[in-house]
Amino acid sequence: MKSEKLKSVRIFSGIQPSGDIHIGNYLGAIKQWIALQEKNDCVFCIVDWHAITVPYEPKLLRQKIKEVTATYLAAGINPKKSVIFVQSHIKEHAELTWLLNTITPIGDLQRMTQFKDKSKKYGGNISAGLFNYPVLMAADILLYQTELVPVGQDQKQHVELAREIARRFNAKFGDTFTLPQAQIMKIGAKIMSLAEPTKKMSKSDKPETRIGLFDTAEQIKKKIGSATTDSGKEIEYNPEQKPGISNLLTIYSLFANKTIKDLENEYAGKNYQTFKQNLAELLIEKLAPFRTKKAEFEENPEQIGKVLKEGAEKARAIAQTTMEKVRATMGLL
Ligand code: AQP
Repeated sequence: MKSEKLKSVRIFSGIQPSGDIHIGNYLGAIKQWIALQEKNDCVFCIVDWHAITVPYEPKLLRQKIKEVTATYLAAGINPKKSVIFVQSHIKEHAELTWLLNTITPIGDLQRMTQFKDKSKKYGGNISAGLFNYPVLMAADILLYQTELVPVGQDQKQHVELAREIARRFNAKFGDTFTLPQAQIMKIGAKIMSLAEPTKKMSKSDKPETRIGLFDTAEQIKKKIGSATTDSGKEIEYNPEQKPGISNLLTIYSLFANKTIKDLENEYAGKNYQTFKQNLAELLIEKLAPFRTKKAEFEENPEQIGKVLKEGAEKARAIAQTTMEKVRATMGLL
């Protein structure tokens, strides 16, 4: 029997308040956070400065920040166990970003897949902020002396760059930052779009391409019913040839806590329609508690304000300690 207590490590992760949180964000990131907060020193951020690197609606941003906070709480992030705060409340994120910019080669930023994808998506409207996004993300992570960053597959490259920036900084100025590492789920790290299963599910894509964590039963039935499936009728996992049904099998497996193999056996000889109906029922059942809890938090906005204020105080204390070290080592007065 294993009885040794695992060492507690510093964990940092965040989500942009750029749209409605979907099951991809949940399965790739939030679900890991809930498990990790039991034994570790967790810091979870609402990364609002990241969300303004692409065109956005200022009137909606505040609302979205509160919604993401309510989502964290409704999903099970416990403010007694984890620090929850808004990025822009801690000005040290901006200060460290500037300093890290001075040691980050432009070529490294030009290679970032997300920058290339988003540049294409937003056409002529590319800001220096979008280009520098990975440096801000490195500052977010390094400010808290983070060891592990639980994220989805799409953020792996950014975490690797943060590690490289930390390594370069330490080599140039002396040992200052912990070297962070991405923690990525073996299954569920890249949930795909329901409409185009070769693309990842995304907050900023059309609503029918994703299942929101707070979607109603009607919305779930409609979206799963019209999710793209593949030619043939076998319910089998084959992401290359059958990306649509493979994505639905992944989602089913993670919410039902069954292996994909078990599901393939269970649905052998059954059709897509039955599978989709059962998946929709499963999602309706599993997501219902999130909806109820989120409504409770939204009825109590003072609680959200209190969580964010207390979270900011705890985050600031860690960030200030790191910045004192950084300023001294870089030779600033
Ligand atoms: N499809 C996905 N499958 C698994 N994990 C995912 N994540 C995002 N999409 C998937 C993970 O969720 C966390 C928060 O993401 P983010 O807010 O930093 O933004 P993102 O990665 O750019 O995700 P979106 O939903 O596609 O947002 P928009 O449309 O605003 O760009 C991260 O850990 C991410 O890996």
